[in-house]
Amino acid sequence: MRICGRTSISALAGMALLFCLATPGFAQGIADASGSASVADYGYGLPPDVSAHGHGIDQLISILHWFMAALFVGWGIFFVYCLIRFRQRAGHAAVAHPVKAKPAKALEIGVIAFEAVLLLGFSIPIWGSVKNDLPTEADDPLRVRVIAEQFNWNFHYAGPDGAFGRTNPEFISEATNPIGIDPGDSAGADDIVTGELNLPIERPVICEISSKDVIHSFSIPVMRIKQDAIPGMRIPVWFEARKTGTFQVACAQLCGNNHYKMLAPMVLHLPEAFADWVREASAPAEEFDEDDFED
Ligand SMILES: [Cu+2]
Repeated sequence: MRICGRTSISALAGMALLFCLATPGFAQGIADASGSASVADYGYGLPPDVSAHGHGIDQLISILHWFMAALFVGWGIFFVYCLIRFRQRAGHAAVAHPVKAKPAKALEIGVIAFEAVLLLGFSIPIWGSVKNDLPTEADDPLRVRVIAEQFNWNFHYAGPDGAFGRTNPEFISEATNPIGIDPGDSAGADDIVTGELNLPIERPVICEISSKDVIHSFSIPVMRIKQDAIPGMRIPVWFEARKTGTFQVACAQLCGNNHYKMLAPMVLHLPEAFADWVREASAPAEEFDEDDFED
């Protein structure tokens, strides 16, 4: 009995901790206080939410955990009731066969109906709206191509001309041209290719995800975004950042022995600072004269 008691207390403490972590306010308080957030604010619960849509996802996680808590307590009480009600005692044999009763059937149907509402009423419509309703040109979205490879993230921006340069695997050079931009295409002259995801806040971003080799998964925990990167496909995901700061992009799919190292920084700028970054990053590299290296 003592072991049983200890196990139950640990289970209850574990459940209580889970509920705290799944409650959005618990994790977000830290990030909200500062106005801008960073990796240092991740804390122990859900990571800070810096996206426009993340609140809805956190709320659904919270609802599901509270629902599971109610089921846990309800089934626990029912379990103890059965142990007492159907036990062997003086004058009564233990009852081992199932007892058929109307309330039990109604309860089972109720749980199925509730889960159907969660799936059909919430999950599928939310998923559908996130995947299908991409921002239109009127929303002025920023498009970034994300090209995964073992074990790096490459981010490709169209540059000030707004046009992506053609790419072709025959031009790939790991050191100087990791995504194979065609040097003969003038649209690619001002393109930016970098290992650091720079984005403006308060503007929709569409990331087009692809991969050079195996299946990876583009994951930004603070943006509540995750999408598989599949060779041969360019899959869009979109979001809007709400806070400045520096965070992490990770790979969420075991993609090889250095998978754990597949991280990239994500820097969220105010719109003006982002425009400055684009200007600087797309400027042609400075040519040096031999004189520059003389003493
Ligand atoms: Cu990966």
